[in-house]
Amino acid sequence: MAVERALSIIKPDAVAKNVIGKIYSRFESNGLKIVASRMMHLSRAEAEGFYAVHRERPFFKDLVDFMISGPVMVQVLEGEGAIAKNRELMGATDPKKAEKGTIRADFADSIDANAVHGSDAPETAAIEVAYFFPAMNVYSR
Ligand code: RTP
Ligand code: MG
Repeated sequence: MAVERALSIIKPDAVAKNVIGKIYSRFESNGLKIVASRMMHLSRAEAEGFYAVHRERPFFKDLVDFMISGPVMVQVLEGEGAIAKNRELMGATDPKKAEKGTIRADFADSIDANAVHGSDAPETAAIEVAYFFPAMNVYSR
């Protein structure tokens, strides 16, 4: 399987719960390397730009409102099959449907406050990584 990069965001609910380290530990213990990271408090324009693919969806405004409600931790995860591996660690979008032991099952409260974002395909991952990190700030190793 190819080495990939995935964009990951620890959302405001999980940052507020003080579980950044616990979530990072899951990435690291499952073979994902953190090769870039930054804490940000997104502006409305930044959040809307990031979620532009969802612009027409009914939940778009709630999603943006939530994503700007507090600081987020943004990181690039690198490893074999990193995109699928991260999605597996995250669990289903709705934490009530997420498998036991996944990040969302353990740390998320609702489909809106669902702890993490993860890229869903190589094409979107490349766009999302570039959205937050210039290539010179990604430390592949
Ligand atoms: P994410 O993009 O955050 O990693 O989550 P995802 O792929 O599992 O879900 P996606 O379909 O991309 O939706 C993005 C985020 O929008 C919120 N959402 N709310 N109320 C709803 O029906 C609904 N559907 C999606 C979730 O917070 C989801 O993470
Ligand atoms: Mg998504």
